Amino acid sequence: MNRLIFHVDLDAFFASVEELEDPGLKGKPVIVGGRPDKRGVVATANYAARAFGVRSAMTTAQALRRCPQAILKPPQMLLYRQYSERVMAVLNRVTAVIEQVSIDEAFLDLTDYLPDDSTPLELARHLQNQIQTELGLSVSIGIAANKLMAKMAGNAQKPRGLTQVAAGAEADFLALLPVESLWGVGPKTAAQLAELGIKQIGDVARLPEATLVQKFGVSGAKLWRHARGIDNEPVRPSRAIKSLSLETTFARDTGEERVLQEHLMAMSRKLAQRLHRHNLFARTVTVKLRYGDFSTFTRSITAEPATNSTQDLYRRAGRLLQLHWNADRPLRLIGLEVSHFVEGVQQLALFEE
Ligand code: TTP
Ligand code: MG
Repeated sequence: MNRLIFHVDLDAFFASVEELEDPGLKGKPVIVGGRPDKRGVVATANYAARAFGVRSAMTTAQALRRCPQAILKPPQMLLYRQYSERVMAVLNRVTAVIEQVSIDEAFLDLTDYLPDDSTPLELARHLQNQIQTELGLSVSIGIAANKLMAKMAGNAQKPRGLTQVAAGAEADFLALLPVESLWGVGPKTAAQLAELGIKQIGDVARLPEATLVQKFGVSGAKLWRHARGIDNEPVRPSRAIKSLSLETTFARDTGEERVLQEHLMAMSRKLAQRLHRHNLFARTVTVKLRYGDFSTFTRSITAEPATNSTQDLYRRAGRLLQLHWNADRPLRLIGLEVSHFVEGVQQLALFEE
């Protein structure tokens, strides 16, 4: 089964935060970096300053020669970390499987996490809009079936990019790009490839694997796979998964127990699937009930043994609904959460389902 991976990267991150903190900067070129008289370098620049050729890692002195009217801001790492955490919290609403790879960049695994009524592109746009409206920050998102291609897709269009590479279209997507744009190819490798007359990623893909292994050793084999868009690296969650949850808001408040039980069943099935994928077993099942007047209640059962079976989750959830729902009052939302995980108790799974 194809995986669904997003690569999320904030646009001109440090500079965007500076613009948020001081709205007077909007529309003006902004450089975040060290002082020119202290041999400082550019951490980043907003897109207005980039139009003048300002780039990360050049000296601030050179950057100011290219763009003398730019406003220079000293980096405020603590502040950027706070914003970064808020962004990660928004991402955490759509999947628990988040690998943060830098202060402004993360891979998300959405396999088993795509809502039924949404395409990958719609979900990415939704995330992009949420981060924009809630935090005022703009992001670019790459969508693909592996991390390499999600990253390459994300790089293809910035700022505010949304780029999807369909499964099977990886090699075509890469073929005409310069080799140095391939993830993991530095200037040294690019120069060595140039000696072989190789400029585009497609040229690398056409070489025999043995040629690359001969020249670059183990990393040659990886280069060969990457040039074809092949990458099986899993998204490794940066933080342990503590809970998994789903909720449904009804189009119209619902007081029919059959309908509510059906929703609990469907959510149990999906959460069981996610537990299986992450090799987790849950001890606690929590049902969330929200009435028409927005009053909200959560009720839990913690029981041994920990489980990852649809039937077990549903039995516990269904019982919670029967015990705690005031059947005279229709619900506007029902939710289900599993938590208190134990990992990989495989022998239990033999008796399930
Ligand atoms: P990037 O994501 O590489 O750059 P960016 O977010 O500023 O711009 P964009 O993604 O739109 O191209 O890096 C994230 C932050 O990391 C960046 O805002 C500042 C910091 N950084 C440095 O301090 N030094 C560097 O050389 C680079 C590349 C980034
Ligand atoms: Mg960025």
